[in-house]
Amino acid sequence: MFEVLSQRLDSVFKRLGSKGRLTEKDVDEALREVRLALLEADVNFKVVKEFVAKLRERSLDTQVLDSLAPAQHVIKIVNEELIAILGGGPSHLVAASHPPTIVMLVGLQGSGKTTTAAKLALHLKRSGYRPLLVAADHRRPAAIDQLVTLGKQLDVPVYREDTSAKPASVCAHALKRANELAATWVIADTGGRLHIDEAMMEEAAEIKREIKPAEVLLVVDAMTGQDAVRAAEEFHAKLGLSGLILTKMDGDARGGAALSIKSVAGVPIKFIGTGEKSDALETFHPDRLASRILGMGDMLTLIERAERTFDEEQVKRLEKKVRHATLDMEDFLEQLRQMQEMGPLSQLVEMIPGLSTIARHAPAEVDERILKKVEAIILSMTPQERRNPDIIDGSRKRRIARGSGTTPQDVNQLLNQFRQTRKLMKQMARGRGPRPIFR
Ligand SMILES: Nc1nc2c(ncn2[C@@H]2O[C@H](COP(=O)(O)OP(=O)(O)OP(=O)(O)O)[C@@H](O)[C@H]2O)c(=O)[nH]1
Ligand SMILES: [Mg+2]
Repeated sequence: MFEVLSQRLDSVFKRLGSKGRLTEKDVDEALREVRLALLEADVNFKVVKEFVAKLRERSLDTQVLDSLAPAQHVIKIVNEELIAILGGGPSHLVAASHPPTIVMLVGLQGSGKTTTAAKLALHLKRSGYRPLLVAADHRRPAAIDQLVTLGKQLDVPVYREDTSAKPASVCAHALKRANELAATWVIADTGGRLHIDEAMMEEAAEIKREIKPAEVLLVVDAMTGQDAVRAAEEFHAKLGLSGLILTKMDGDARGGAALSIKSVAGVPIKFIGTGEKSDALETFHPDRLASRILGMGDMLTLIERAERTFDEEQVKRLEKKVRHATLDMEDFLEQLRQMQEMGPLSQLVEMIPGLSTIARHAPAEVDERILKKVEAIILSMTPQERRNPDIIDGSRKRRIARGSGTTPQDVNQLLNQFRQTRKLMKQMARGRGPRPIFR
Protein backbone atom coordinates (compact mmCIF):
# COMPACT_ATOMS: atom_id res chain seq x y z
CA MET A 1 0.00 0.00 0.00
CA PHE A 2 1.06 3.61 -0.56
CA GLU A 3 3.78 2.60 -3.06
CA VAL A 4 2.48 4.83 -5.82
CA LEU A 5 1.79 7.74 -3.49
CA SER A 6 5.23 7.42 -1.91
CA GLN A 7 6.87 7.36 -5.30
CA ARG A 8 4.98 10.39 -6.50
CA LEU A 9 5.75 12.39 -3.38
CA ASP A 10 9.36 11.31 -3.55
CA SER A 11 9.77 12.70 -7.04
CA VAL A 12 8.02 15.96 -6.13
CA PHE A 13 10.39 16.49 -3.21
CA LYS A 14 13.45 15.49 -5.22
CA ARG A 15 12.64 18.16 -7.77
CA LEU A 16 11.97 20.67 -5.03
CA GLY A 17 15.24 19.75 -3.31
CA SER A 18 17.24 20.35 -6.47
CA LYS A 19 16.17 24.00 -6.49
CA GLY A 20 18.05 25.44 -3.55
CA ARG A 21 16.02 28.56 -2.85
CA LEU A 22 12.27 28.32 -3.27
CA THR A 23 9.84 30.85 -4.65
CA GLU A 24 6.09 30.95 -4.17
CA LYS A 25 5.78 29.58 -7.68
CA ASP A 26 7.99 26.58 -6.86
CA VAL A 27 5.88 25.80 -3.80
CA ASP A 28 2.63 26.11 -5.74
CA GLU A 29 3.92 23.84 -8.46
CA ALA A 30 4.96 21.22 -5.93
CA LEU A 31 1.66 21.49 -4.08
CA ARG A 32 -0.27 21.01 -7.29
CA GLU A 33 1.54 17.72 -7.75
CA VAL A 34 1.01 16.73 -4.14
CA ARG A 35 -2.68 17.41 -4.62
CA LEU A 36 -2.84 15.23 -7.74
CA ALA A 37 -0.87 12.46 -6.06
CA LEU A 38 -3.32 12.42 -3.13
CA LEU A 39 -6.37 12.45 -5.37
CA GLU A 40 -4.91 9.62 -7.39
CA ALA A 41 -4.39 7.71 -4.16
CA ASP A 42 -8.17 8.02 -3.68
CA VAL A 43 -7.97 10.39 -0.74
CA ASN A 44 -11.24 12.19 -0.06
CA PHE A 45 -11.28 15.47 -2.05
CA LYS A 46 -12.29 17.62 0.93
CA VAL A 47 -9.44 16.21 2.97
CA VAL A 48 -7.04 16.91 0.10
CA LYS A 49 -8.26 20.46 -0.24
CA GLU A 50 -7.78 21.28 3.41
CA PHE A 51 -4.49 19.46 3.56
CA VAL A 52 -3.01 21.35 0.63
CA ALA A 53 -4.30 24.70 1.90
CA LYS A 54 -2.61 24.05 5.22
CA LEU A 55 0.63 23.05 3.53
CA ARG A 56 0.59 26.17 1.41
CA GLU A 57 0.02 28.47 4.33
CA ARG A 58 2.84 26.94 6.33
CA SER A 59 5.28 26.54 3.41
CA LEU A 60 5.01 30.13 2.24
CA ASP A 61 6.11 31.39 5.59
CA THR A 62 9.25 33.50 5.06
CA GLN A 63 11.03 31.51 7.73
CA VAL A 64 10.65 28.44 5.55
CA LEU A 65 11.48 30.07 2.22
CA ASP A 66 14.54 31.83 3.61
CA SER A 67 15.86 28.83 5.49
CA LEU A 68 19.02 27.04 4.43
CA ALA A 69 17.25 23.95 3.13
CA PRO A 70 13.70 25.03 2.30
CA ALA A 71 12.77 21.77 0.58
CA GLN A 72 13.62 19.82 3.71
CA HIS A 73 11.45 22.22 5.63
CA VAL A 74 8.55 21.60 3.28
CA ILE A 75 8.95 17.84 3.67
CA LYS A 76 8.92 18.29 7.42
CA ILE A 77 5.68 20.23 7.15
CA VAL A 78 4.15 17.55 4.91
CA ASN A 79 5.17 14.95 7.47
CA GLU A 80 3.57 16.88 10.32
CA GLU A 81 0.36 17.50 8.42
CA LEU A 82 0.14 13.86 7.35
CA ILE A 83 0.43 12.86 10.99
CA ALA A 84 -2.32 15.34 11.81
CA ILE A 85 -4.81 13.97 9.26
CA LEU A 86 -4.02 10.43 10.38
CA GLY A 87 -5.09 11.38 13.89
CA GLY A 88 -2.10 12.97 15.62
CA GLY A 89 -1.05 10.36 18.15
CA PRO A 90 -1.91 6.71 18.73
CA SER A 91 -5.33 5.95 20.16
CA HIS A 92 -5.21 2.99 22.50
CA LEU A 93 -7.92 0.69 23.76
CA VAL A 94 -8.98 1.78 27.19
CA ALA A 95 -9.49 -0.86 29.86
CA ALA A 96 -12.67 -0.43 31.92
CA SER A 97 -12.14 0.36 35.60
CA HIS A 98 -14.19 -2.73 36.45
CA PRO A 99 -13.23 -5.70 34.29
CA PRO A 100 -14.17 -7.16 31.98
CA THR A 101 -13.74 -4.51 29.33
CA ILE A 102 -16.28 -5.17 26.63
CA VAL A 103 -15.37 -4.67 23.00
CA MET A 104 -17.87 -5.03 20.21
CA LEU A 105 -16.76 -5.41 16.60
CA VAL A 106 -19.09 -4.31 13.83
CA GLY A 107 -18.67 -3.97 10.10
CA LEU A 108 -19.77 -4.94 6.64
CA GLN A 109 -19.59 -8.50 5.41
CA GLY A 110 -16.08 -9.71 4.68
CA SER A 111 -14.39 -6.68 6.19
CA GLY A 112 -12.42 -8.90 8.55
CA LYS A 113 -14.41 -8.83 11.81
CA THR A 114 -13.95 -12.46 12.78
CA THR A 115 -10.26 -12.50 11.86
CA THR A 116 -9.76 -9.23 13.75
CA ALA A 117 -11.61 -10.51 16.82
CA ALA A 118 -9.09 -13.34 17.00
CA LYS A 119 -6.18 -10.95 16.38
CA LEU A 120 -7.35 -8.70 19.20
CA ALA A 121 -7.72 -11.66 21.54
CA LEU A 122 -4.15 -12.73 20.77
CA HIS A 123 -2.89 -9.18 21.20
CA LEU A 124 -4.55 -8.93 24.62
CA LYS A 125 -3.43 -12.38 25.67
CA ARG A 126 0.16 -11.52 24.83
CA SER A 127 -0.19 -8.38 26.92
CA GLY A 128 -1.11 -10.52 29.91
CA TYR A 129 -4.92 -10.20 29.83
CA ARG A 130 -7.54 -12.94 29.77
CA PRO A 131 -9.83 -12.46 26.77
CA LEU A 132 -13.10 -14.24 26.02
CA LEU A 133 -14.39 -14.30 22.45
CA VAL A 134 -18.13 -14.22 21.79
CA ALA A 135 -19.68 -15.63 18.62
CA ALA A 136 -22.56 -13.21 18.10
CA ASP A 137 -22.88 -13.65 14.35
CA HIS A 138 -25.92 -15.84 13.85
CA ARG A 139 -26.51 -15.51 10.15
CA ARG A 140 -24.96 -18.93 9.57
CA PRO A 141 -23.43 -21.72 11.70
CA ALA A 142 -20.16 -21.48 9.75
CA ALA A 143 -19.58 -18.01 11.17
CA ILE A 144 -19.59 -19.42 14.69
CA ASP A 145 -17.36 -22.34 13.71
CA GLN A 146 -14.83 -19.96 12.18
CA LEU A 147 -14.43 -18.13 15.49
CA VAL A 148 -14.38 -21.36 17.50
CA THR A 149 -11.57 -22.71 15.30
CA LEU A 150 -9.55 -19.52 15.70
CA GLY A 151 -10.11 -19.59 19.46
CA LYS A 152 -8.78 -23.17 19.61
CA GLN A 153 -5.69 -22.21 17.64
CA LEU A 154 -4.93 -19.35 20.01
CA ASP A 155 -6.06 -21.14 23.14
CA VAL A 156 -8.64 -18.45 23.88
CA PRO A 157 -12.13 -19.47 25.13
CA VAL A 158 -15.07 -18.80 22.83
CA TYR A 159 -18.63 -18.40 24.08
CA ARG A 160 -21.28 -19.69 21.67
CA GLU A 161 -24.91 -20.66 21.60
CA ASP A 162 -27.25 -22.16 19.10
CA THR A 163 -28.05 -19.97 16.07
CA SER A 164 -31.69 -19.84 17.16
CA ALA A 165 -30.73 -17.57 20.08
CA LYS A 166 -30.78 -13.83 19.67
CA PRO A 167 -27.28 -12.32 19.31
CA ALA A 168 -28.01 -9.73 22.01
CA SER A 169 -28.97 -12.35 24.56
CA VAL A 170 -25.95 -14.47 23.59
CA CYS A 171 -23.78 -11.47 24.42
CA ALA A 172 -25.56 -10.99 27.74
CA HIS A 173 -25.00 -14.65 28.66
CA ALA A 174 -21.37 -14.32 27.58
CA LEU A 175 -20.83 -11.69 30.27
CA LYS A 176 -21.88 -14.23 32.89
CA ARG A 177 -19.40 -16.70 31.44
CA ALA A 178 -16.73 -14.01 31.52
CA ASN A 179 -17.30 -13.62 35.25
CA GLU A 180 -17.03 -17.36 35.80
CA LEU A 181 -13.78 -17.46 33.84
CA ALA A 182 -12.49 -14.24 35.42
CA ALA A 183 -11.94 -12.98 31.89
CA THR A 184 -10.66 -9.40 31.76
CA TRP A 185 -11.73 -8.65 28.19
CA VAL A 186 -14.79 -9.71 26.22
CA ILE A 187 -14.67 -9.41 22.44
CA ALA A 188 -17.94 -9.82 20.56
CA ASP A 189 -17.85 -10.72 16.86
CA THR A 190 -21.11 -9.60 15.28
CA GLY A 191 -22.73 -10.33 11.94
CA GLY A 192 -22.18 -8.14 8.91
CA ARG A 193 -24.17 -7.61 5.78
CA LEU A 194 -23.24 -6.73 2.26
CA HIS A 195 -24.70 -3.23 2.61
CA ILE A 196 -25.68 -1.09 5.52
CA ASP A 197 -29.34 -1.76 6.26
CA GLU A 198 -31.82 -1.26 9.05
CA ALA A 199 -31.80 -4.88 10.17
CA MET A 200 -28.03 -4.96 10.69
CA MET A 201 -28.00 -1.63 12.49
CA GLU A 202 -30.90 -2.64 14.71
CA GLU A 203 -29.20 -5.90 15.63
CA ALA A 204 -25.97 -4.07 16.46
CA ALA A 205 -27.80 -1.39 18.43
CA GLU A 206 -29.61 -4.05 20.44
CA ILE A 207 -26.35 -5.75 21.35
CA LYS A 208 -24.88 -2.40 22.28
CA ARG A 209 -27.82 -1.60 24.57
CA GLU A 210 -27.61 -5.01 26.15
CA ILE A 211 -23.89 -5.16 26.99
CA LYS A 212 -22.88 -1.47 27.05
CA PRO A 213 -19.46 -1.99 25.51
CA ALA A 214 -16.54 0.27 26.43
CA GLU A 215 -15.42 0.08 22.82
CA VAL A 216 -17.49 -0.17 19.65
CA LEU A 217 -14.97 -0.74 16.91
CA LEU A 218 -15.80 -0.65 13.23
CA VAL A 219 -13.74 -3.03 11.15
CA VAL A 220 -13.26 -1.68 7.63
CA ASP A 221 -11.48 -3.09 4.62
CA ALA A 222 -8.86 -0.54 3.54
CA MET A 223 -8.99 -1.95 0.01
CA THR A 224 -12.49 -0.56 -0.48
CA GLY A 225 -11.25 3.03 -0.47
CA GLN A 226 -13.90 5.73 -0.17
CA ASP A 227 -16.64 3.11 0.41
CA ALA A 228 -14.89 2.35 3.68
CA VAL A 229 -14.97 6.04 4.55
CA ARG A 230 -18.70 6.27 3.84
CA ALA A 231 -19.35 3.14 5.89
CA ALA A 232 -17.49 4.70 8.81
CA GLU A 233 -19.60 7.85 8.58
CA GLU A 234 -22.86 5.90 8.56
CA PHE A 235 -21.95 3.46 11.29
CA HIS A 236 -20.79 6.30 13.47
CA ALA A 237 -23.97 8.31 12.89
CA LYS A 238 -26.26 5.35 13.63
CA LEU A 239 -24.34 3.45 16.28
CA GLY A 240 -21.70 5.72 17.79
CA LEU A 241 -18.21 4.28 17.34
CA SER A 242 -15.21 4.57 19.61
CA GLY A 243 -12.64 3.56 17.05
CA LEU A 244 -11.76 2.00 13.71
CA ILE A 245 -9.69 -0.97 12.66
CA LEU A 246 -8.42 -0.87 9.10
CA THR A 247 -7.80 -4.32 7.69
CA LYS A 248 -5.95 -5.52 4.60
CA MET A 249 -3.39 -2.77 4.83
CA ASP A 250 -1.01 -5.34 3.33
CA GLY A 251 -2.97 -5.27 0.09
CA ASP A 252 -2.29 -3.10 -2.92
CA ALA A 253 -4.94 -0.48 -2.26
CA ARG A 254 -3.90 3.08 -2.94
CA GLY A 255 -4.22 4.13 0.67
CA GLY A 256 -7.01 6.67 0.30
CA ALA A 257 -9.17 5.13 3.01
CA ALA A 258 -6.43 5.27 5.62
CA LEU A 259 -5.66 8.87 4.76
CA SER A 260 -9.23 10.16 4.80
CA ILE A 261 -11.20 8.13 7.27
CA LYS A 262 -10.18 9.85 10.50
CA SER A 263 -10.78 13.34 9.16
CA VAL A 264 -14.09 12.51 7.51
CA ALA A 265 -15.66 10.24 10.11
CA GLY A 266 -14.10 11.89 13.14
CA VAL A 267 -13.29 8.53 14.71
CA PRO A 268 -9.70 7.48 15.44
CA ILE A 269 -8.00 4.49 13.85
CA LYS A 270 -6.88 2.19 16.65
CA PHE A 271 -5.36 -0.78 14.85
CA ILE A 272 -4.37 -1.89 11.38
CA GLY A 273 -4.47 -5.42 10.02
CA THR A 274 -1.50 -6.34 7.88
CA GLY A 275 -2.14 -9.96 6.94
CA GLU A 276 -4.37 -12.98 7.36
CA LYS A 277 -2.48 -14.52 10.27
CA SER A 278 -3.59 -13.88 13.84
CA ASP A 279 -0.48 -11.91 14.74
CA ALA A 280 -0.85 -9.50 11.81
CA LEU A 281 -2.33 -6.68 13.88
CA GLU A 282 -0.50 -3.49 14.77
CA THR A 283 -1.37 -0.58 16.99
CA PHE A 284 -1.93 2.35 14.67
CA HIS A 285 0.73 5.03 14.96
CA PRO A 286 0.06 8.06 12.73
CA ASP A 287 3.68 9.18 12.85
CA ARG A 288 4.97 5.80 11.77
CA LEU A 289 2.60 5.56 8.85
CA ALA A 290 3.42 9.11 7.71
CA SER A 291 7.06 8.17 7.90
CA ARG A 292 6.47 5.11 5.75
CA ILE A 293 4.53 7.12 3.19
CA LEU A 294 7.39 9.60 2.92
CA GLY A 295 9.93 6.80 2.47
CA MET A 296 11.51 7.55 5.83
CA GLY A 297 11.07 4.02 7.14
CA ASP A 298 9.55 2.76 10.32
CA MET A 299 12.27 1.30 12.51
CA LEU A 300 10.05 1.16 15.59
CA THR A 301 7.52 -1.20 14.05
CA LEU A 302 10.36 -3.27 12.64
CA ILE A 303 11.91 -3.59 16.08
CA GLU A 304 8.56 -4.51 17.63
CA ARG A 305 8.06 -7.23 15.08
CA ALA A 306 11.56 -8.50 15.69
CA GLU A 307 10.84 -8.64 19.40
CA ARG A 308 7.75 -10.69 18.75
CA THR A 309 9.56 -13.10 16.43
CA PHE A 310 12.95 -13.59 18.07
CA ASP A 311 13.11 -14.88 21.59
CA GLU A 312 15.00 -12.91 24.17
CA GLU A 313 17.92 -15.34 24.35
CA GLN A 314 18.51 -15.11 20.62
CA VAL A 315 18.42 -11.36 20.72
CA LYS A 316 20.93 -11.26 23.57
CA ARG A 317 23.25 -13.69 21.82
CA LEU A 318 23.11 -11.71 18.61
CA GLU A 319 23.61 -8.47 20.44
CA LYS A 320 26.75 -9.83 22.06
CA LYS A 321 28.11 -11.04 18.76
CA VAL A 322 27.41 -7.71 17.18
CA ARG A 323 29.06 -5.84 20.01
CA HIS A 324 32.17 -7.97 19.79
CA ALA A 325 32.05 -7.95 16.01
CA THR A 326 32.06 -11.73 15.87
CA LEU A 327 28.98 -11.97 13.68
CA ASP A 328 29.53 -14.73 11.13
CA MET A 329 27.82 -16.23 8.11
CA GLU A 330 25.86 -18.70 10.22
CA ASP A 331 24.33 -15.87 12.18
CA PHE A 332 23.67 -14.13 8.93
CA LEU A 333 21.80 -17.17 7.64
CA GLU A 334 19.89 -17.55 10.88
CA GLN A 335 18.90 -13.93 10.69
CA LEU A 336 17.75 -14.21 7.12
CA ARG A 337 15.55 -17.14 8.01
CA GLN A 338 14.02 -15.30 10.90
CA MET A 339 13.49 -12.20 8.85
CA GLN A 340 11.31 -14.35 6.64
CA GLU A 341 9.23 -15.26 9.67
CA MET A 342 8.73 -11.62 10.52
CA GLY A 343 6.63 -11.11 7.43
CA PRO A 344 6.95 -10.67 3.68
CA LEU A 345 10.24 -9.07 2.80
CA SER A 346 8.49 -6.31 0.87
CA GLN A 347 6.78 -5.19 4.10
CA LEU A 348 9.98 -5.24 6.12
CA VAL A 349 12.00 -3.37 3.57
CA GLU A 350 9.42 -0.59 3.56
CA MET A 351 10.20 0.01 7.21
CA ILE A 352 13.92 0.50 6.75
CA PRO A 353 14.82 4.16 6.18
CA GLY A 354 16.13 4.78 2.70
CA LEU A 355 15.48 1.25 1.48
CA SER A 356 11.84 1.71 0.59
CA THR A 357 12.55 3.75 -2.51
CA ILE A 358 15.01 1.20 -3.82
CA ALA A 359 12.94 -1.79 -2.83
CA ARG A 360 9.85 -0.55 -4.60
CA HIS A 361 11.43 -1.55 -7.89
CA ALA A 362 11.93 -5.14 -6.82
CA PRO A 363 8.78 -7.25 -6.86
CA ALA A 364 8.24 -9.55 -3.89
CA GLU A 365 8.86 -12.83 -5.74
CA VAL A 366 12.31 -11.63 -6.73
CA ASP A 367 13.10 -10.94 -3.09
CA GLU A 368 12.26 -14.51 -2.14
CA ARG A 369 14.43 -15.84 -4.99
CA ILE A 370 17.36 -13.77 -3.80
CA LEU A 371 16.95 -15.17 -0.32
CA LYS A 372 17.00 -18.72 -1.66
CA LYS A 373 20.20 -17.94 -3.52
CA VAL A 374 21.85 -16.46 -0.45
CA GLU A 375 20.87 -19.50 1.51
CA ALA A 376 22.37 -21.83 -1.11
CA ILE A 377 25.64 -19.90 -1.13
CA ILE A 378 26.03 -19.95 2.63
CA LEU A 379 25.15 -23.64 2.77
CA SER A 380 27.94 -24.36 0.25
CA MET A 381 30.56 -22.85 2.54
CA THR A 382 32.58 -24.98 4.95
CA PRO A 383 31.93 -24.35 8.65
CA GLN A 384 35.34 -22.69 8.81
CA GLU A 385 34.44 -20.32 5.97
CA ARG A 386 31.14 -19.44 7.60
CA ARG A 387 32.84 -18.55 10.82
CA ASN A 388 35.55 -16.57 9.14
CA PRO A 389 34.44 -15.36 5.71
CA ASP A 390 37.62 -13.35 5.32
CA ILE A 391 39.52 -16.52 4.33
CA ILE A 392 37.38 -16.92 1.22
CA ASP A 393 39.74 -16.31 -1.68
CA GLY A 394 39.27 -16.65 -5.43
CA SER A 395 39.46 -20.43 -5.61
CA ARG A 396 37.15 -20.86 -2.65
CA LYS A 397 34.70 -18.46 -4.28
CA ARG A 398 34.69 -20.57 -7.43
CA ARG A 399 34.10 -23.74 -5.42
CA ILE A 400 31.22 -22.16 -3.47
CA ALA A 401 29.66 -20.85 -6.66
CA ARG A 402 29.79 -24.32 -8.24
CA GLY A 403 28.32 -25.90 -5.13
CA SER A 404 25.42 -23.49 -4.96
CA GLY A 405 24.69 -23.19 -8.67
CA THR A 406 25.59 -19.50 -8.66
CA THR A 407 28.49 -17.43 -10.03
CA PRO A 408 31.63 -16.17 -8.26
CA GLN A 409 30.17 -12.68 -8.70
CA ASP A 410 27.13 -13.70 -6.68
CA VAL A 411 29.38 -15.01 -3.94
CA ASN A 412 31.36 -11.81 -4.04
CA GLN A 413 28.25 -9.70 -3.78
CA LEU A 414 27.03 -11.62 -0.77
CA LEU A 415 30.40 -11.29 0.97
CA ASN A 416 30.35 -7.54 0.39
CA GLN A 417 26.83 -7.33 1.74
CA PHE A 418 27.87 -9.31 4.75
CA ARG A 419 30.80 -7.00 5.45
CA GLN A 420 28.55 -3.98 5.13
CA THR A 421 25.99 -5.47 7.49
CA ARG A 422 28.71 -6.23 9.99
CA LYS A 423 29.98 -2.68 9.75
CA LEU A 424 26.50 -1.22 10.11
CA MET A 425 25.79 -3.39 13.10
CA LYS A 426 29.00 -2.30 14.76
CA GLN A 427 27.97 1.31 14.27
CA MET A 428 24.48 0.69 15.62
CA ALA A 429 25.89 -1.19 18.59
CA ARG A 430 27.99 1.84 19.40
CA GLY A 431 24.81 3.89 19.35
CA ARG A 432 25.75 5.78 16.23
CA GLY A 433 23.20 4.22 13.97
CA PRO A 434 22.65 5.65 10.53
CA ARG A 435 20.40 8.65 10.80
CA PRO A 436 17.01 8.25 9.18
CA ILE A 437 17.15 9.96 5.82
CA PHE A 438 14.33 11.59 3.96
CA ARG A 439 15.01 10.28 0.51
N1 LIG B 1 -4.60 -9.83 3.61
C1 LIG B 1 -5.42 -9.65 4.65
N2 LIG B 1 -6.55 -10.37 4.70
C2 LIG B 1 -7.36 -10.18 5.75
C3 LIG B 1 -7.07 -9.24 6.77
N3 LIG B 1 -8.10 -9.28 7.66
C4 LIG B 1 -8.96 -10.19 7.21
N4 LIG B 1 -8.54 -10.75 6.05
C5 LIG B 1 -9.22 -11.76 5.21
O1 LIG B 1 -10.48 -11.28 4.81
C6 LIG B 1 -11.42 -12.34 4.68
C7 LIG B 1 -12.67 -12.03 5.46
O2 LIG B 1 -12.36 -12.01 6.84
P1 LIG B 1 -13.41 -12.34 7.98
O3 LIG B 1 -12.72 -12.13 9.27
O4 LIG B 1 -14.05 -13.65 7.77
O5 LIG B 1 -14.45 -11.18 7.71
P2 LIG B 1 -15.83 -10.90 8.45
O6 LIG B 1 -16.00 -9.45 8.53
O7 LIG B 1 -15.89 -11.67 9.71
O8 LIG B 1 -16.86 -11.50 7.39
P3 LIG B 1 -18.39 -11.90 7.64
O9 LIG B 1 -18.43 -12.64 8.95
O10 LIG B 1 -18.75 -12.74 6.48
O11 LIG B 1 -19.16 -10.63 7.69
C8 LIG B 1 -10.71 -13.59 5.15
O12 LIG B 1 -10.25 -14.30 4.04
C9 LIG B 1 -9.52 -13.04 5.95
O13 LIG B 1 -8.44 -13.92 5.95
C10 LIG B 1 -5.86 -8.47 6.67
O14 LIG B 1 -5.53 -7.60 7.49
N5 LIG B 1 -5.08 -8.73 5.57
MG1 LIG C 1 -17.29 -13.02 10.45
